[in-house]
Formats: sequence, C-alpha cells, structure tokens
Amino acid sequence: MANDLTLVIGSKNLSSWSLRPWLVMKAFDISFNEVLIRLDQPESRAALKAHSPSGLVPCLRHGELAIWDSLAITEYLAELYPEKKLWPENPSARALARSMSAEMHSGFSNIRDTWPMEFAREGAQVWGGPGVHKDIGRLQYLWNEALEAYGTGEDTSFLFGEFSIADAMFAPVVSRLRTYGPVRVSTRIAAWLENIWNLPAMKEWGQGARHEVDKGWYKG
Ligand SMILES: N[C@@H](CCC(=O)N[C@@H](CS)C(=O)NCC(=O)O)C(=O)O
Repeated sequence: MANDLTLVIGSKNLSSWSLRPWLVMKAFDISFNEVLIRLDQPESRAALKAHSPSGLVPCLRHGELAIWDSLAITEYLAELYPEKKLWPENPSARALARSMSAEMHSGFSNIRDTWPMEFAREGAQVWGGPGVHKDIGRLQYLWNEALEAYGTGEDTSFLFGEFSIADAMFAPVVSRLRTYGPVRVSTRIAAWLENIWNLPAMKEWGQGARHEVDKGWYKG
C-alpha cells in the first residue's frame, strides 16, 4: 500500500506547507514517492496544476485520490496508519493537539507573511515588528501549555510527549526562528526547538534545501 503514496511538494527551501506532511511521513516511517516542483518559475503554475487539483502543494496522491491540503493529508495518514499514533492517544491531548494544529493552519499570518520560510538560511537577524512578536507570544503560550500538560518533562520531550502531527505543524516556525530573530524563549521551549531541529527528517529536508541553494535556485 505504502508505495502507492506520492507526495507532491514544493521547493524545500521555501515550501513550509510541504514540509509538514513530508516530516510526518518521514518521522513515522511511511514510505512514499516524492515529486518536487520548483516554485517561483515561469513553468511552476502549469506543473502545480498538473499535480494538484488546487494548484497548490503539498498534494498527496493515493491511487485515484488526491488530497491537496497539508492538514487534510496528515489526517488521512492518521486514518491510514492508526497503529502509528500520529496524533496523541489521550482524547484531551488529541483535542488540544488538533486545536493547536488548526490554529497554526489558519492563523499566525504576521509571522508567515513577514518571515517567509528560507530553510537553508540561518542567523539573518531580522526583527519582525510587533505583529510577528504578537504571534510569537501566542505560539510560545501554546507550546508551553502542551509541554507543561503533556510533555515528559525531559529535554527530549515533544509537545505531547512523543512526536506527533502537532510538532510537524510547527516545524516551519522552528526553521523561521533560526533564520530570523533572535527571539528569547524559555529553557523548556528552547529544548523542544532543538529536538525538532535535530530530527533526522528535519536534517534530511535541510540537506535538500541547501542543495537547492547550491544549485543556484535562489540567485538574483
Ligand atoms: N492551505 C494549504 C496551503 C498550501 C500553499 O499555499 N502552498 C504553497 C507553497 S508552500 C503553494 O503551493 N504555492 C503555489 C505557488 O507558489 O505558486 C495547505 O495547508 O496545504
């Protein structure tokens, strides 16, 4: 079944929405074929339209089925692989994880618009302004709430103890905090940021992003 899954994604340096389900699939060892569409090129629009009903990525293809939204893809995967526990098992934890993921999916426009993901870029020292810092305040509140209630208390903890879709939904923000800022965070949140950044799958995505930069995709 797994090899029937094809995830269509955008450029790894830029496509924050693509990173989320890609990370879930890699971290949970779900095998898939990857189709990467280079964004921001004259031919990108046609390629996106050919692969995704919305003309946006990510899009998961499973046989005849196309699922064209990051959160919907992760929900589909959670249904396809219940034994992998992509969401926290505890219903209250799962409800909070879903609320946080949905808030990320529909909100935080200040940080998303002002600090676009540039995965391979670090230490740019760009102050985002009050809107960005309002978003960061809310993000830290959410992360802290999850870590305090459901984290293991150890430095290795993810938001709900084990890695889940909720962690993946915030992974592009983890990248942004390395690119821009600096932003002061609590020790607990700093440890979680490190955990996400050091995931083997995040490193693999980062290699892909750097490879794009090295190929000269972002010159000029
Ligand atoms: N709500 C969608 C947003 C998808 C989206 O905006 N994707 C961007 C790339 S990150 C895209 O496809 N842009 C098309 C373009 O750059 O032409 C999701 O969650 O998947």
